[in-house]
Amino acid sequence: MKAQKTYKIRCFQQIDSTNTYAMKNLDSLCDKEVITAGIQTAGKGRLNREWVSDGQDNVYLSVVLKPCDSIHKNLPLANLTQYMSVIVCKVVEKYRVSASIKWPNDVLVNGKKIAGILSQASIQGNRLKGLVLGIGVNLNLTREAINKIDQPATALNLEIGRSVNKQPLIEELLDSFFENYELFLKTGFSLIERDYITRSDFLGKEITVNSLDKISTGVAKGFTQDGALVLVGEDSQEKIITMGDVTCS
Ligand code: BT5
Repeated sequence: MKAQKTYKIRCFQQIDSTNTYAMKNLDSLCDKEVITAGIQTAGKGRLNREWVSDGQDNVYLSVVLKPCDSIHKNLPLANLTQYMSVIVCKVVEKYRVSASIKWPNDVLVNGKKIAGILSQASIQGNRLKGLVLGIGVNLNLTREAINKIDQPATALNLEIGRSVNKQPLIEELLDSFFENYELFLKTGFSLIERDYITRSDFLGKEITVNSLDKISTGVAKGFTQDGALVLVGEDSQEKIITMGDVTCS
């Protein structure tokens, strides 16, 4: 007998953005409710960038999380995107491709972006009302659609030479995510540290990190216990970076 799911799914054929919907309706949505869409007309990346959401058979979903009343203090919410990036890698790897992570949470195959994660929080006073974790994975895209993307990108069908069945992949993704979610809330980055590091191809390389108003260059040394990036600059000083976009020099 199949185990009962700990999450429930609300499906839309078309929506502007699953994250926008979840954030707007956060009050009425439950903890562990998932919004999925066949197509997004205004898919969002971080910092108001666009997430190209063409084509029916790709993953566009948002997970609503309300760990607010949890007894655990100091929840590792900022690391949930890193936890999800490891899950996405493992799911994609089942199709015999090797996936890597570009800090903090881009998933790449053959150096090209295949998935992105967007986390948004709603805070009222000092209370966290909820968190929306949005995941986009390119499963079935044409080369034409890929070429519209302004950085090297790919889709699973283009990597394995056949189309990919979306529903079982979504189920696998969500089952894996929720399998260790509670444990992750207790342990944080240490739970995924090894899986994360082995997939971080850029470690030991010269990189540039663009974080809002600052650009930092140096060699990527590793991660702190909290999943922040440790960069060693020309002056041999270690710099801890908590947010930004990485490019390899
Ligand atoms: C992300 O932002 O990578 C987060 C993407 C999250 C998308 C999901 S889909 C379901 C949910 N609902 C939403 O509206 N969003 C979430 P960021 O790191 O800022 O990367 C955005 C950049 O990735 C863009 O500026 C492009 O360069 C590139 N990009 C856009 N669409 C892409 C795609 N389909 N595949 C690969 N790269 C893409």
